[in-house]
Amino acid sequence: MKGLVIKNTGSWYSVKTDEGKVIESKIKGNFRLKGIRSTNPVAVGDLVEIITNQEGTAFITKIEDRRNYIIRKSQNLSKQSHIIAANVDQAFLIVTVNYPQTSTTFIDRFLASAEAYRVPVILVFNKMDILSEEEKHYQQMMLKLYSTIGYECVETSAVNGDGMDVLRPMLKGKITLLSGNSGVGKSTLINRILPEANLRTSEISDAHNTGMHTTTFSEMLELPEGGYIIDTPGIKGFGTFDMAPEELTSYFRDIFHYSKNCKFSNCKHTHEPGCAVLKALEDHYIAASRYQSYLSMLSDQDENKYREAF
Ligand SMILES: Nc1nc2c(ncn2[C@@H]2O[C@H](COP(=O)(O)OP(=O)(O)O)[C@@H](O)[C@H]2O)c(=O)[nH]1
Ligand SMILES: [Mg+2]
Ligand SMILES: [Zn+2]
Repeated sequence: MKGLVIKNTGSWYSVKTDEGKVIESKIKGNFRLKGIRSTNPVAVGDLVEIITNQEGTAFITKIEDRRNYIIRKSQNLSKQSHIIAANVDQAFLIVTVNYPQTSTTFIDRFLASAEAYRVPVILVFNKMDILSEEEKHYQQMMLKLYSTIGYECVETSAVNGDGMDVLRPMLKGKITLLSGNSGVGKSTLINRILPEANLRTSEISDAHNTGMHTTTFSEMLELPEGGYIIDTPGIKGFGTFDMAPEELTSYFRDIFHYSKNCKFSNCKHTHEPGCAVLKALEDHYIAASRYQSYLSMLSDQDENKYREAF
């Protein structure tokens, strides 16, 4: 039988079969991910094959290849990773221009990592209800910037419900990762989308936020109309990825666009003669904030620090 892993508590996995039944399952055998030492070989979002036994539980015997996955590196010395979720269809990056302010570097890093895994990101500008005139103006500039680059942007208020009519239909039938800095309103948004999930959400978030718990618990929240939401506090992006500078360029859509006209094909866009990116930056076709984010990721690579960050 085939199914979708929707919950993971320790060594037990809840698998929702194609017929819609949820069967508690354990892993049979040894699954290893290439290049990653993971504390959990199977994650929510995994498509698996199971064989049921007489007790009404099942063994997971096979994992289908993942389209993508999100990983969290362990803080301790074991260097083990924890796969938080697999096969994400899209991500909602919840941002706030204030209370707290989400930095453009944070946004751009997340977007670049999602590009690497071809995960569409929708930028959700939350807390529109408490913005001052000046902050509203700033938010408009952000919306202009990111929608011009090609990212869908939605303005919301999780408190009064504004924008939910736009968000809600986007969730249908998809596995959506909800991400964003602490305090931007992820839990509040989830509670608005899924009032039944109320308790659950705060439990999960609290367990993660304390940093005390070993993250052996993850769950996808099922929507009545089909689809799942994954709440993942503290996720900075998709990973892990090692890449060449040319690759990094391709994860910044706006920079990539102009880089095609650079004189040198291996241009890093820092100082090279005939660099079309530097020219576009000077002419304000590329936003300074985007270029700064690019530089910051480029310097991570130089220090080979990038892997650590994810
Ligand atoms: N004014 C306003 N406050 C919000 C909004 N969304 C969340 N909050 C508040 O922001 C705080 C943090 O929200 P929470 O959902 O816990 O953020 P999380 O850390 O991303 O899960 C709480 O006090 C919420 O009530 C919003 O749209 N408008
Ligand atoms: Mg939360
Ligand atoms: Zn260049």
